[in-house]
Amino acid sequence: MQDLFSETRPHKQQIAPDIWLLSNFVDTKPLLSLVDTITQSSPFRKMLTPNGHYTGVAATNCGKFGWVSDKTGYRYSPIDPINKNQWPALPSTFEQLAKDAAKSADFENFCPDACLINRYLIGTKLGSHQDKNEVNFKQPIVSVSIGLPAIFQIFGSQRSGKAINVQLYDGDVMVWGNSSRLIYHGVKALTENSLDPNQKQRINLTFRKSH
Ligand SMILES: O=C(O)CCC(=O)C(=O)O
Repeated sequence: MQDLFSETRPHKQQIAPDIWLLSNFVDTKPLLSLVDTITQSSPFRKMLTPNGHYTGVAATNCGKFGWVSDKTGYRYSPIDPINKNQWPALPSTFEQLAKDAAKSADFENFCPDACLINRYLIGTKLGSHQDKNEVNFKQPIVSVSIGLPAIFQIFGSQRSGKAINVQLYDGDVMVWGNSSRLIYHGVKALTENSLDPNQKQRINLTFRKSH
């Protein structure tokens, strides 16, 4: 559920060079049921990071490659390290959504081979980072918000400092690439929505071309 104010937002908004917000771009109900199916074979998990801590965000993947982390580092793998199988296939609905969103933000011919699925519970945040485990940076990143609202932070070329804060609601899609492909970005700690206290999580789908 969005608040009334969010209904007045423009459908397409340029946040910074090569960074676009597509508001209320997609009905998320069908996406959630696809996420449920995916997590039956590749469940959400917190991943060990090279510094010995676990990620705060729980994640899984679908598509040809999945983003993984362990004590040796971050990388893309065709295999889910939990069940040793290939990741679930990228649903055609996901692929079409990612392509449509990229095109709406003027990035033609996006062909994602990886979809990272993040789950944030209340209090979970994602620290500032760059997406740089992909082989080339020519293709954009498409990031879909489902569930509770969140504040997406864009730091630009520095890891920290003054951020552009973008409020994201259910059904919003962020797209960035080209000159902004390697921006530092993060997500502030998720808070409860007083208008909809039954909602307890936010899911994010991040589509990338990893290889
Ligand atoms: O949850 C989000 O909106 C962003 C996720 C993200 O930045 C990432 O997975 O690299």
